[in-house]
Amino acid sequence: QLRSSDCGLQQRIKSMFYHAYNSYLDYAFPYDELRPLTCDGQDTWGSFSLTLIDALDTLLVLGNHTEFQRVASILQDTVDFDIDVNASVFETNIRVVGGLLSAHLLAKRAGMELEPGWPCSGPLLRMAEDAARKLLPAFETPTGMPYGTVNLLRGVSPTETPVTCTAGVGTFILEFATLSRLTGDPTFENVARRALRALWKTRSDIGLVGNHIDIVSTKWVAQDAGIGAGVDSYFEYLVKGAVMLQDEELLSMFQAYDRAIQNYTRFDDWYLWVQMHKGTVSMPIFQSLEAFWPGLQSLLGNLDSAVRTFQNYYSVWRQFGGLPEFYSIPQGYTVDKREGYPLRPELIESAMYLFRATGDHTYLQLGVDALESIEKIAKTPCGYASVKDLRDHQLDNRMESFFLAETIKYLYLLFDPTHFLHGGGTEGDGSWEEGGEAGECVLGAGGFIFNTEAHPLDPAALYCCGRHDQDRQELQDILLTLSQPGSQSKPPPKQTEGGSQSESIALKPGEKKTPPLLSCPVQPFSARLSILGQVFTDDT
Ligand code: DMJ
Repeated sequence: QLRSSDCGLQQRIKSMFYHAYNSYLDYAFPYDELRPLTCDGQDTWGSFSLTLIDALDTLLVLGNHTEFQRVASILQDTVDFDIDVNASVFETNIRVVGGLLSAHLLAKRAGMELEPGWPCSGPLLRMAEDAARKLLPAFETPTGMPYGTVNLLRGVSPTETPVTCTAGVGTFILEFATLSRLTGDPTFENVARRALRALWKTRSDIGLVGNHIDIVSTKWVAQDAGIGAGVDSYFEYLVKGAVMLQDEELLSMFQAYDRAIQNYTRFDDWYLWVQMHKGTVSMPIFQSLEAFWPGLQSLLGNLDSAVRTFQNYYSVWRQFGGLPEFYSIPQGYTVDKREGYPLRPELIESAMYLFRATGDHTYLQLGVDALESIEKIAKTPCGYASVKDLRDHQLDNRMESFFLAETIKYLYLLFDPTHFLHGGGTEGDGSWEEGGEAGECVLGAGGFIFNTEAHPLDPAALYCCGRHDQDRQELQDILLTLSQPGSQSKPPPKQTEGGSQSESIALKPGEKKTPPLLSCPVQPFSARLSILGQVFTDDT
């Protein structure tokens, strides 16, 4: 009989993490990734010790505060984003910006020394902002939709292709709104929203988006519509953005897409790929990346269909002991050249959400299966290797950073049902911050939202720093009114495109910001935002 809080399993998952993590430190740091067959390292998505940034908050999740503190300070000392490197705008955002933001927000729990003004300022937040600023040139396009690649030192190359995938346009709002609301600089949230609105306008008459778009001409270059590779996290960010920011525009965009997706792509609780203008099936395949969908559906309260879809995907896992990248639904088998399993998290992620929502032990069983499979197939003397072919268990010389950031984190959280990241302090786990009554921030009160790389973000912190910024705006308005004797007119407030952010009153161009002293009003967050199970419990 499986138990959800099985200490033996938690221990085995921790051992898995440390075998991978120590191997990275021993053989690969400061490169981005470990090569687990040759026991050395390589730069992949940039040159910023990516695995260490991506794994940082997992250390805290597993309760290792001292190592979290040590690594946080190593990263501050060693990582430099002022480098002549072409980086993926999408990957840098979800792994680097997301990882640093999450570590910044968890720094207090990890016992780090905090500077005055935290969580609205801090060294890890400044690093995240620094990395994100390097991505901003990619958004300077006629449509506002970003290029896929940017050179961190020189900006976008004049020869850069304008063709990028849908997820590469629509996967910024969580990190960029967090940055804007914590720092008070609306630029990030504004560019993310502009890209989302531009993308929304390009949907077909039947309400679908394709896979690759020319961000200058807005022409769809690949017209396959589905929920997997190239698109997946766009839908994820509409839902999670709606939850985190209480944003009805994002929710209604998702709901419109969801109707079209259910209508045209769903068959027997599988999701196929269809032509975005006609709705005719173009590829009857299931992709491993699509396995996040049942978890996302459970966030919206659509449990029945989420459970059935999960069962379909789990049957594929059982057939191969992992999820092949592509699986042909009519043939019931893998697809040529897509037989690998690079230790992805998505099915485990969905299992975590569905176990929280249903308590059904099927989801724990998937966790045990995943643990056993990965140990048996992918473990090497110096790490865990991507599986090149699930049919014969050949391995690839690669351990992606998401194995530490996501796969192991979700696996651990599946077997730790009282973990603070499960939300809200409602289970008496001591995760509430003191001081709400006294008018201070109540962090962790609204649950956590995981970005698409499993980096938890705290919506309460956004609200708290946002309020702080609003207070400064009100003060600015009063000061300006007072400085204009006789003038009765109130200066118009500066606003973001979608919200109430403002520029700092004291800043002149080029001036450095000093950490603000924080005194937030009690934030009225309720468990309405709980990320687990049904999200919108009132009539929204
Ligand atoms: C991760 O980097 C993210 O989850 C992304 O959204 C999709 N690909 C990998 C994991 O499979």
